[in-house]
Amino acid sequence: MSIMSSSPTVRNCHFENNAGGGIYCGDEGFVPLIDACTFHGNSWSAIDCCGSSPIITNCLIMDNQSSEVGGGVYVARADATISNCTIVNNTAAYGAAGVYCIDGTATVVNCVLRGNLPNQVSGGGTTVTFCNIEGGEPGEGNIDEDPLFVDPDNHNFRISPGSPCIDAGDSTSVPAGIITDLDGNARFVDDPDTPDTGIGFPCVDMGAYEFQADSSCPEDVNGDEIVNIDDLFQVLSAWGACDECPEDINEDGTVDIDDIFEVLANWGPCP
Ligand SMILES: [Ca+2]
Ligand SMILES: [Ca+2]
Ligand SMILES: [Ca+2]
Ligand SMILES: [Ca+2]
Repeated sequence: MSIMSSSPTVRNCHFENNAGGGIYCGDEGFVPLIDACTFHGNSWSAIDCCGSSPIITNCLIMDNQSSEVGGGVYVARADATISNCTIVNNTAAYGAAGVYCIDGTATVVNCVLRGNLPNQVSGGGTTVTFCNIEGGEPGEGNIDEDPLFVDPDNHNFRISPGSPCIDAGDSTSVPAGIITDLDGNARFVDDPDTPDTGIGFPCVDMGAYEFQADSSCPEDVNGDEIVNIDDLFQVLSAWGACDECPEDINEDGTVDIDDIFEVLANWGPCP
């Protein structure tokens, strides 16, 4: 797809195995919105921004390859915003396999960048914040931890319970008007079991997929869909003050007798 002298919205599209790249954005002064798209197995670059300055959000960019630089996103003479994208396993012969930037700016925020070879990002003008980036990167909110993808071998890059990406993004950096993720689920979701390490409330997650906390049965502390003696013991073992721990069922900051009563009052299989 080639976007010239225009600012369209490209949403819910899938770009796969294109020899000349997925999307080319040309001409200065335009701001295309690329939202909730997947890019898989394209060569050249998944998204090539040459001049125009797209907002790329909620995209899964995986297994693309470049014979030069920027297998995932290539930015030249442009100011690209890349938010809440999962950019994984891209390759580039000369580096910057995830995001490459020259003579412009690439603002990378709330993204997961991992497994890109030989490296994740490079180029002047690239700023990375609130990202889970392999090898680490200077910048506020960045982490380098296993994101606990659900099943990466089968291209399932959703995140599992306990993922460090949960509630670790910057909610104020989500582009205006974006309220859903790549799956079409709500983007602004708090997981009560995860302390908020990002900015804002509810705190967005890193990556293209927002973890959808199951709040229908909070008394099931260990998540096995039944409220029983195991949950009771787990509450007892976490007795005392806590910050957003699952055992604090009534979310008052303390694990105490009130939480025990919550467990007892909801004994049995979850609804
Ligand atoms: Ca969240
Ligand atoms: Ca939380
Ligand atoms: Ca249970
Ligand atoms: Ca409590």
